[in-house]
Amino acid sequence: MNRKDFIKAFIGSTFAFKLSDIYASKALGGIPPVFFDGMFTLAPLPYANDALEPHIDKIHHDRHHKAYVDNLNKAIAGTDMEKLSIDQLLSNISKYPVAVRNNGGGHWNHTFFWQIMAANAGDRDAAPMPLGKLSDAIKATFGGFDKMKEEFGKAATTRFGSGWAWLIVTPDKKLKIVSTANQDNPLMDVASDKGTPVLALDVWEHAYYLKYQNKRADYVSAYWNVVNWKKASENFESAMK
Ligand code: MN3
Repeated sequence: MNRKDFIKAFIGSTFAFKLSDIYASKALGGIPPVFFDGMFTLAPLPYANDALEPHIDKIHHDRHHKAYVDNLNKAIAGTDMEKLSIDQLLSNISKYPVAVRNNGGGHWNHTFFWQIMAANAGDRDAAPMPLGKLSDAIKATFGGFDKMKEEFGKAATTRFGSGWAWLIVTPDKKLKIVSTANQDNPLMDVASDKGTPVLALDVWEHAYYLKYQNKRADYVSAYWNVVNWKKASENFESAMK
């Protein structure tokens, strides 16, 4: 088995990554969007596969996210894009084919999404409420935690069709709630609202249809049960540096 076949044999396995070869994204705080010798791989969830049930469906990672990784690899195969990190691809996404925009965005967005949730907000590595400086900034910007949730919920429920809702830190270091279409995100050069993500919610129908059918608002409410505010607070502090 040569090196390329060896790598190919890894692609498609949920546990297919080697720590030494992971490209750790700065925007993800060192969490892997997983870069493996020119090809991206799907990292395992940071908790049990069904840990977010009943709020978030367990097949979302294993099927949907995996498809973005596989299709991203197909789109970059044999091109100079194989040499680039996911952050490099996204920040210049207007130069690359639409398949890279859709699947590269899908890969980054889902990797980020898994990291800012936790099965139990009481876990050692989680928190049920925004902490420290993020908590202060939410109060100063939105008038309180509940007001922020309300505004975020509005962005999530009114995004027409498929997309994402985001809490971001803008380039001038302000908190802002925005939404993007399809698999776009605020790191892309094409984004109308650019910034560093603190929190994200997938509002594609595939994210909620099995559990909530067409009731997107119920899914958005359930999301607050699994947000890991410790991670979100860390994202905020690192974006403010
Ligand atoms: Mn999704």
